Amino acid sequence: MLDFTKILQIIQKYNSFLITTHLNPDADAIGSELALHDYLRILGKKVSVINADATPYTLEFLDRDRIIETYDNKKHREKINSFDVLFALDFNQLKRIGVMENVFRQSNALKICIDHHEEPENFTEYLFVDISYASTGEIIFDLLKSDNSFQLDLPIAEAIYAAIITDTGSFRFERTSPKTHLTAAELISAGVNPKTIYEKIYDQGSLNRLKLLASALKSINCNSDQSICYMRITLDDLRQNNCGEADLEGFVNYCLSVKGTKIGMLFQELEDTVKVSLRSSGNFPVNKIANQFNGGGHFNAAGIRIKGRNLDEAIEMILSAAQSYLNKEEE
Ligand SMILES: [Mn+2]
Repeated sequence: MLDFTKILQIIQKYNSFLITTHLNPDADAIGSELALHDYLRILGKKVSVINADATPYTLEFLDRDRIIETYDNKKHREKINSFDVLFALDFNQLKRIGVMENVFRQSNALKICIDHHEEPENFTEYLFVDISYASTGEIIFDLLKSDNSFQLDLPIAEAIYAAIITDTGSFRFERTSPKTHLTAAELISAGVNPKTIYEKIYDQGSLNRLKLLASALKSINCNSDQSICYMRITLDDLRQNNCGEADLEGFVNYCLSVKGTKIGMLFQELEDTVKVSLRSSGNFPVNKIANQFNGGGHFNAAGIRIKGRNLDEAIEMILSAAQSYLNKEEE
């Protein structure tokens, strides 16, 4: 059980706050940041939101007042040292904030991590991590609700609703709970239109993105019993379709739509790295495979970055690790 009173006390005590989140931010990251930002502003605090990566265009609608800044060493290095409190949302290992890692680590400000991922790095004494939550957005919602004077408004409700639908795969992933639905009900009562939010996030994609999905689907391959299903995206695929990394969001889930598939993977070629997204359905912990390769994540969703191997080598390496996990499970 998270001690929300403790976080509220800290918020009350200090004046200036920085909020940040992980690379390649999704709606849980951006929604959680904006909800917390708005709440702190309502309390009259000074707040900045600075991320290492830019907000994906599909999520810009959430940032109505364009308050989210993208980290710039010249502009922000000193500034980050001037905040009283740094909030780390939706990640719990500092390597997840890329270029901001060192300046965040070296800051003397009070650091607070609010997150729902497993195996947190101990970079602060204030680690509010609860893996039973389906999204960080729901933790922020409970935090705000624990302040009796808090009144839910539409921008905050939309930000949290966006966080929830993304991290629950629209209410279908493992950790979707009765409470997730009750929270959603409250957000809808506050004026959120589920159809509008869904369309803004998922149905505003480019034609190029759909063509990229076609390449990914064409590349699908399985192991002999179809328990592992994987797709690949090369740098050429991205270039030819004029797409970026953010356009791949959600692709890997198609692997799990095959009957009998327990693990789905997307292998993405980057300049000098292969990025692997792993998903599982049911009780197979893909974060255990990720940990083996210095990656991380959740039980059913994890990621790995492999340096110094080409796409084929990376595929072979991760496939065989996944296969031996499945074999062990069957014994
Ligand atoms: Mn999340």
